[in-house]
Amino acid sequence: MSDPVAVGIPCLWMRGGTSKGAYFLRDDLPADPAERDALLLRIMGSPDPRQIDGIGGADPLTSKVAVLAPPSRPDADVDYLFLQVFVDQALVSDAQGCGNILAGVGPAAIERGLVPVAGTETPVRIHMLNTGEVALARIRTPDGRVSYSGEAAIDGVPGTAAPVPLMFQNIAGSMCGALLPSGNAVDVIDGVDCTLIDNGMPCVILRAADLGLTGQESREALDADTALKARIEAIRLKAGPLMNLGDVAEKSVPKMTLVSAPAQGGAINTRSLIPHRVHATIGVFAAVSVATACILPGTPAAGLAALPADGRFLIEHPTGAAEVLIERDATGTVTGAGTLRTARKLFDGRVFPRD
Ligand code: NQM
Repeated sequence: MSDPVAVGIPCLWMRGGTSKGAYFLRDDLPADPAERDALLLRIMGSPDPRQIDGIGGADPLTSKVAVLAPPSRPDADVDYLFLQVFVDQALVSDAQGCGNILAGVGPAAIERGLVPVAGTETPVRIHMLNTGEVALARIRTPDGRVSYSGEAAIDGVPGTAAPVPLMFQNIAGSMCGALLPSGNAVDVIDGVDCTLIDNGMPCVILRAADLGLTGQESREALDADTALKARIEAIRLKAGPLMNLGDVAEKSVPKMTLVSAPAQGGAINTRSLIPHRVHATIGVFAAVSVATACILPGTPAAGLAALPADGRFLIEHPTGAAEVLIERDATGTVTGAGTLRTARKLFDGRVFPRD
């Protein structure tokens, strides 16, 4: 590789759903993961709470990376590795996927010539390397190229854009080996009822009321409550080994999701910690995992949820709601999930890391 400080590295900067990140081709980055991660920290400007000397946005939701490569399995069109670049710690983690950054992968793969345009709409099968599953995205490609303009709106993003429907199958136990890795629908940790669940994202789901909250608190108010966050982190550290995730002190999973009764006509209301900052909305796979918990009898989520008749769950969050589609077979077992996101190409160029 030539010196990236001198010549830069090809980089697409994109919004995917309610996140923003840098999309790279694998072959433009060092092959050695340790070298790659050290370079990504410099590119993003971490560790620094302001990420002032890099392109990261000083928020976990805007300090994300997608690495794209030709597919390594025959039923996929592109390989996608998600990397969370921590803002104020020198950490890069592949220990989770990201369904929001996933929304930009189809467009980015077409932009970079990894996937050819297949008509006015191009299906892109995305091999999510973090979890090993394949997602299907449908990308609008009129006139032989990606169209980002359209009529789809998602809460947490102003305006409208082209819809990016995403469908998933077999995501139960994506990182924990089982939907309910502890074998229980409810575990009591530090005296609090918790559902330890993984339907695409390891999550700990607990009642906001059990922590003395209404569940309607703002992101800022929760983020400022250091005693509350310490109590939640203590539960998270105990949940990690129970979820087959080992010591999670330096991992971005499990996510901690506080649930309360819906207040806007949705299925349930959430405040999600990812895991140390409160999400402005909720992650895609976290929303799928919460929706799944809503249909598990006896869980904190089920006790609060208003279940939809048609499988379309509106998961309320601090800035609106995210819609999740849950498909079940005749026995009630969850067989598939989906969601609608949008994405936008913001910048295409070369990024120059600091020394
Ligand atoms: O749950 C943030 C996000 C995410 C992850 C996070 C995500 C998901 O909203 O699939 O999308 O949970 O750290 O971008």
